[in-house]
Amino acid sequence: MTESQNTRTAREKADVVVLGAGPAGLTLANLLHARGIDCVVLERADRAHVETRARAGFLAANTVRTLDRHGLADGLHRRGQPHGTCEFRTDGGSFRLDYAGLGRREAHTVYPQQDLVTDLLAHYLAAGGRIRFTTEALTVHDAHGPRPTVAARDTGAGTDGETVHWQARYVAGCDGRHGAARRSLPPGTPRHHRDHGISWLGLLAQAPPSLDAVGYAVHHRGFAGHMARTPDVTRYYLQCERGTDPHAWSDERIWDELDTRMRSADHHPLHRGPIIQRTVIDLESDVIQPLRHGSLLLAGDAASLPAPAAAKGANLAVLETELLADALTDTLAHGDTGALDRYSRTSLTHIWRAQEFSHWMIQLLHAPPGPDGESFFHESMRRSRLDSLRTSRAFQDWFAESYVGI
Ligand code: RFL
Repeated sequence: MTESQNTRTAREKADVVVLGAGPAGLTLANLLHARGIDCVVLERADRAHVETRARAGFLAANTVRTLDRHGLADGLHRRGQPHGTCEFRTDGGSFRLDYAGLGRREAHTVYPQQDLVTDLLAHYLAAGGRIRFTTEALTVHDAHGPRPTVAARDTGAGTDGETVHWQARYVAGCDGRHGAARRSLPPGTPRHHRDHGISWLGLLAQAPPSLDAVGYAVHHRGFAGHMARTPDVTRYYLQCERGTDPHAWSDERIWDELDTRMRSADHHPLHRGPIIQRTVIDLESDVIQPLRHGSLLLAGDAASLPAPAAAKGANLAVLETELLADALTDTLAHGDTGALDRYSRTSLTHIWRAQEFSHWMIQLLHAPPGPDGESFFHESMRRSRLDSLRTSRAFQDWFAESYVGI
């Protein structure tokens, strides 16, 4: 049924309509609601889906401080694990960096994204916040006019696909890279995009971590990564051919390849267990610039997608949404639009810094394959970079600051 054929259309209102209930949307909604700003969250998926979607795990010290400031960090303090070491395994040997003792002396907290989302949601609902699950935003209308609206369709089981037109003063696009906010941008809005030409098999294993560090293996067969998530679940990455079918890899093949690239023979074998999630991730990065289009404001992955090589996406989402909550509060509660006018510029400074470091990490961990002169050149630069990281204290301090910083 088309929108016009549907007789059951309804109108609702909120000062801020937040699209998406990921880390960005839920952080923003919590902050706005706590300050008495009238807001609603529209989320395409159902509650069980958003509370179980496993993605990020490494939260920067600044992210934890931000969540703490707003009383949103109880769960991660109780169950999160401090983490401050990474280990590089290369054909020239292995070395460890205790990054929590370098640079600004900050550590990560490892806390699965689905647990963070569950906590943020519980906090928001307990405070009386409004959210509509199984409600897909279709488009944002009139973002540059006096009456911005969001057309949204209820997709829940047993509903008739009713379209609701939400009238808003501001719309926060926190609905990720394929959401309605990006689709509603004016034609010609610049999306600065880079395809790194590299793919990873992203894996979650029902197995305890195999080392007490983030493991980065640089191997002629390709990159492999190890990241703790919980005492029973570990994330691994394996560089793979673009277009790989993740289900073509048996669990045994995955573990054998991980053991080879992680050079387990020189250390100890990895703790094996069933692979419970496998997806192919094409390493791509993009930035929408500017982040404000009239009353439509982008945050989180909707604003910028950093390739996951440096664990920045969820951290940027929290940082940006605190800035956005402050700016919307100043505007709606005090009539002061200064911070909203600066929101895009301020956030983009952090976004580009994160993009730059993520790009640097990709170049540290991968080199184009092949025997030609260019491959040799890149491979030699990469070795040289790893060598600086192993030997230079100044280089290590810079790495630590960039790795945890946001
Ligand atoms: P999300 O988490 O994608 O949430 C968007 C929400 O919007 C909903 N949605 C819609 N709702 C209504 N209408 C529509 N039309 C909608 N379209 C979509 C979706 O259902 C969803 O609930 O975006 P958000 O909030 O901006 O958060 C971003 C983070 O999820 C992302 O940046 C991180 O997961 C990136 N990332 C990592 N970041 C870190 O800071 N540290 C890490 O350790 C880390 N590890 C990772 C990662 C991303 C990974 N993947 C997905 C490539 C590891 C992996 C494997």
